Amino acid sequence: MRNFYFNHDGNVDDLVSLLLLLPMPDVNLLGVGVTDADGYVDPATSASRKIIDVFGGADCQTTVAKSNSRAIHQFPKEWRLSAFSFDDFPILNEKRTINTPLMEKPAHLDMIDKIMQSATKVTLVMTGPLTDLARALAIKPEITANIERLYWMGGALNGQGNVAEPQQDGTMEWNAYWDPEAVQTVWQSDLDITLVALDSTNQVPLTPELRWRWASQRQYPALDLIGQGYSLVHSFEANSTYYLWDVLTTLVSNYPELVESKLVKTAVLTQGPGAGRTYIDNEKGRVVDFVTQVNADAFYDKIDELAQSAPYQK
Ligand code: AGV
Ligand code: CA
Repeated sequence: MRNFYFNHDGNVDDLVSLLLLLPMPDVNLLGVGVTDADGYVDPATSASRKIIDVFGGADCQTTVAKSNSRAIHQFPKEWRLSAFSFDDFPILNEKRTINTPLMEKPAHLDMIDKIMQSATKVTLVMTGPLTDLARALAIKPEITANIERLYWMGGALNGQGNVAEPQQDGTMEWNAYWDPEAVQTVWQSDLDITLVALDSTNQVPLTPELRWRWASQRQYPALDLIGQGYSLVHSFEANSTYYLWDVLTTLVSNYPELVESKLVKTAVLTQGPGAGRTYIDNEKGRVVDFVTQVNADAFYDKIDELAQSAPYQK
């Protein structure tokens, strides 16, 4: 068994990532933290607890902690709203009570507790901003000794970002832009990092074919939920294609054979119109394992396989 901790930020692919972590046979999910970024944190936290209730299996011990971290640059409200709809899906609301515990401590302190208490090194998967980890590192830098590796969805190394906001130059990815300083703090740590940036997630767009593929497997409750979830997002919203950003990151954390990667030296800008830009810096950069190529067919097959195998209890 490998111990995992998952910190996400409540958009559709974050919640689908949680759904797919639960049935991974060799993964023990210690806890989940939810950041108030690409989804309103209250419905995103509630939806996370319900997903664990319904798809976590009978003896799942996972808990959920809500973050109190705040944005430097907040996500557009239009994107953040999908968490309310996800939380209201009937498949997550057949019973009125929620059993998965909500931790009293904020997510960055819960992250410290779960990592320090783990008997084996923890794999950390983050599919939103890095703020909770940066705050955890500031309070307890020794957590890095008990972290196997960080898998992060964030950044872009080719100068093609996905932020279209005033006073920035379009070179940065949103999770990095939300809190550029946090990226720098994490980059200054001695953690091993696998970077799943836009360069690789661009290879897995959400297409009509994928929606059909999931629709044709509605008899599996987890695939029904995945299809419903992605029906909340469309590429004409803010003129921005939806990709399987976070799901790719989550699957890579346990199935590295789905991708090719290489070691590169990278840095981040924290100020000015490029704040949040990640870039290659062969002199002063810090090494990360950067995902370059995705075996897309194997990736889609793995999503199906995991979702088909997910336990389901009303
Ligand atoms: O930049 C990608 C990150 C991922 O963690 N998020 C979405 C994923 O959860 C931000 C984002 C970029 N474009 C978006 C985003 C869009 N069109 N809708 C919602 N979120
Ligand atoms: Ca996300």
